[in-house]
Amino acid sequence: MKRYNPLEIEKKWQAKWEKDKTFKVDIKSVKKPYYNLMMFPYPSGDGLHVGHVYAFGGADTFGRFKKMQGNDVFEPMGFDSFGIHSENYAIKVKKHPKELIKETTTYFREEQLKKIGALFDWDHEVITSDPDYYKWTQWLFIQLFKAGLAVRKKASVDWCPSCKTVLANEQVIAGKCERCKHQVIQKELEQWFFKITDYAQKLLDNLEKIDWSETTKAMQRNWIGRSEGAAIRFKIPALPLGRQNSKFEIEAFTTRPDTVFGATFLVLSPEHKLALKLSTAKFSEAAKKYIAKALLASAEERSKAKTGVFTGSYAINPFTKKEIPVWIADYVLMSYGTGAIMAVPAHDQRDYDFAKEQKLDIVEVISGGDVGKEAYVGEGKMVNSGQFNGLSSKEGIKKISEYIEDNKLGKKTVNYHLRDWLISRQRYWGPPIPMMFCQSCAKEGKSWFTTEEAEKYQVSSIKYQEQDKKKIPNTKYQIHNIDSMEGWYPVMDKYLPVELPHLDDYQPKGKGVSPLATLPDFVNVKCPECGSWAKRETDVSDTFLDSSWYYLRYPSVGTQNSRLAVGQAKFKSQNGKEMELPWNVGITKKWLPVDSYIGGNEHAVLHLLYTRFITMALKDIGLIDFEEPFKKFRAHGLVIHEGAKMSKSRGNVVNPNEFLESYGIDTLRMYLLFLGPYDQGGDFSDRAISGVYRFLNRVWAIVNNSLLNHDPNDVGLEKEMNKLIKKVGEDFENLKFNTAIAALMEYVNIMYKSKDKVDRNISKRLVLLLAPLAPHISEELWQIVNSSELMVHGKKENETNKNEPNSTTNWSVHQQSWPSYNKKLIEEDVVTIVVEINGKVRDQLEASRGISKEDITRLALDRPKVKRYTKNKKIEKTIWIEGRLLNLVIGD
Ligand code: ANZ
Ligand code: ZN
Repeated sequence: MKRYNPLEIEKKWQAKWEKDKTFKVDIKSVKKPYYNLMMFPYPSGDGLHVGHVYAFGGADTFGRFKKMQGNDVFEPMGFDSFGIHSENYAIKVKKHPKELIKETTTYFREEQLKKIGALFDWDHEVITSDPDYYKWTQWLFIQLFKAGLAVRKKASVDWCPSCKTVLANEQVIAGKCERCKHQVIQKELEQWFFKITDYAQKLLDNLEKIDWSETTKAMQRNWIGRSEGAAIRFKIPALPLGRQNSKFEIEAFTTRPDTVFGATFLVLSPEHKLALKLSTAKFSEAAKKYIAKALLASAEERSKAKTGVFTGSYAINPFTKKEIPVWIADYVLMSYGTGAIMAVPAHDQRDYDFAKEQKLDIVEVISGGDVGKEAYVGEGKMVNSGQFNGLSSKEGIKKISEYIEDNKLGKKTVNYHLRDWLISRQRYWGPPIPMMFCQSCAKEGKSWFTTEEAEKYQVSSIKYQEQDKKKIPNTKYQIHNIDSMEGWYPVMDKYLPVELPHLDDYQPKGKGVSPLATLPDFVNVKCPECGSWAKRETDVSDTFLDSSWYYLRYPSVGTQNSRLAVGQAKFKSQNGKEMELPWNVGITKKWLPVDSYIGGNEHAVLHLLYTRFITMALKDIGLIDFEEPFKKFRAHGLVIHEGAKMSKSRGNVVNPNEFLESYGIDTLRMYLLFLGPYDQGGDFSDRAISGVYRFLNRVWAIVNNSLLNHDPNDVGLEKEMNKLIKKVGEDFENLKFNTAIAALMEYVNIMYKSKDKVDRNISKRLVLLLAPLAPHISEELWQIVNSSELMVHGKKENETNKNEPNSTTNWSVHQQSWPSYNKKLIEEDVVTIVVEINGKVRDQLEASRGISKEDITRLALDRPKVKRYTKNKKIEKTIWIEGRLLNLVIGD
């Protein structure tokens, strides 16, 4: 017997699989498509780390299992190589990103990803920084623009001084930049936004329909942050100066209308348009100063402080009819609700702290707490609330809301915490946003939306909508409210891609513009409408736009893109005839949506939320026919090392290559999956990995030995094998790799004990069960077992000892079917026996399956319930239906 030599085996099989394209699926014609997706990496840093091997190894094990179950599994891989992460790395190593990406993608693919032994189909690779790909990322931007979903607006936005760019809300984690962890500040800038908020409710509702990890769904729900409540109007009876009648009123959003009697003051956000207007002469200096300062503070700073200024004005609480002071304070944000609140210090902690600080009234209106000490935020009975006294909070919310609507004091409202997706980046390494701005058109109020094309676009989309409505009553295609986009035009399809020009000095400049703004040849362009000089947008788009549609592109790579003719799409293309799509419609119908997606939860509200939104938008625009991209998503856990998340600064990053070269990938894959439940990750320890290596050696020895000894009659092993097949199959289905591996180990222990008696048929099935986890050793053993079988049966003498198969079909262990098990053989040994007395069910009891009539009768007669009927009676007859029923016939 040869020794187990993982390095040799792994190299051999990887070369053969690659050369023969053994696992390639015919994307156009397969019968049972199964799209097994995993999150592609960005190729920077020092290469893959074991976290990647964990993610991909688990997803690939699942994919291989699905393949053995008869599915045609498509497992693509690619690179998220455009964006700040790659650019930052390029800056660090002082190389131009274009060159760097070439090197890193090659290294990742050839030296690392190919060595994982996954089913990756490299013919379908996607590289987001390729012009072939980002042409379509730009096209996607334009589709959203035309549908009114991409708008340019001025807003207070998050700016990272270190990355020198604005960021989307999702990319600010606890006040810090998601990438570089630098404190983020606020800036008032005009930027491109995607109106993801138009989809807030749909993003929420659809969560109920998709099979995703609960943790991920909860994070999305929480991020979208739906809040039901009421917007209540508070009148300002008199103007601050001269006390003449005022038309001003303040609308405040509250989730607790039941506390309105306790609203003892109002608070405006510093950005609120009434903040200065309501400030009386005496207070306006202080107010101005306060507002100026607040505008510069970060959101986090603002939420902490309890500072504020009084405006000098009063509003009327419509319920208590009392005059209450109006304040300005920065803990109220303009970006949420109405930017103004009714403060209820007795029942809201921030209001409470503020009231204490500023010596404002605190009135308890919900019983249950001690508002002398702190705010009582729970539910209770309404007090000090006039006619509403005695109601519970819940009833109160309902009754007060109704009262507000009936008396036109405001309205019931739903708010979402979700903000629009800020898509512009003032950086270099990304797809230039394919838009142009023409000053002279802007002056005349013209934009793409006033062109003939836009008119057609809207007309045809409305027509389509009419037809569509009949079919799908609840989806309506709408041109989303278009803000004034004067002067803006998209680049025409035929000029895509807008290629990223070469720039030697590509570093961010930090003046609120991208380095592309330094290239006059790039910037200056003729207006497509009026022909005068216009300017290109010089910002690039967010890297999360690149990855928001990669799953759509994969299956169609290398196939013919489809064209949509007039009437098929909901709108016409610029040439009025047809337009090219970045995918093939037939293939997309066949493969999408994705069957299974596995990745990290760190993307729960970034990539995963954005992708859902883009998919919904494409569906509404009429370009695809599904609105959820991933039928199933499972979040995997995190591999930690020495008790902490792996990071360079901690110096605890584990490079997989180290282990590849000593133990081989089969051991590493299995070891990682053995760390703990897949959704929880585990702690990587260098020592424990040798245990898995020993296990594989043991398998090697046993399978090799079983070639010589057969004992097809070992019933014990056979029965346990059937149980094992069931267990491992169920575990794989549920991504419970650790318990599957434990069961395999246990079984191999049993085999080891009966070493001499292991039959080849047992070994074969063991190899099949192991194949998804450890693809290379399984392949080698499969060939050994089968060639020796040929030898034994004398079928093909000339092929005997060569472990290199020649036949092209189904020679590989990975082309075999998942073994089936015999249900009977593993049925539980314990059965439930029904006991009848004179044909009436009186009791039931558990007994071993093979129990005899005598034994079961004795057991039954001993049961209290049975005794009740048989006491002092004679058993005349017993009828026994084996394993199921005992009927005792008794006389009087
Ligand atoms: C009165 C009240 C009484 C409130 C009470 C709470 C408890 P969510 O759940 O996040 O929607 N609020 C409203 N707009 C705000 C803004 N722009 N900046 C800061 N705070 C704002 O929270 C809604 C609650 O947060 C609202 O309900 C309001 O305070 C505050 F016992 O109104 B509440
Ligand atoms: Zn123009």
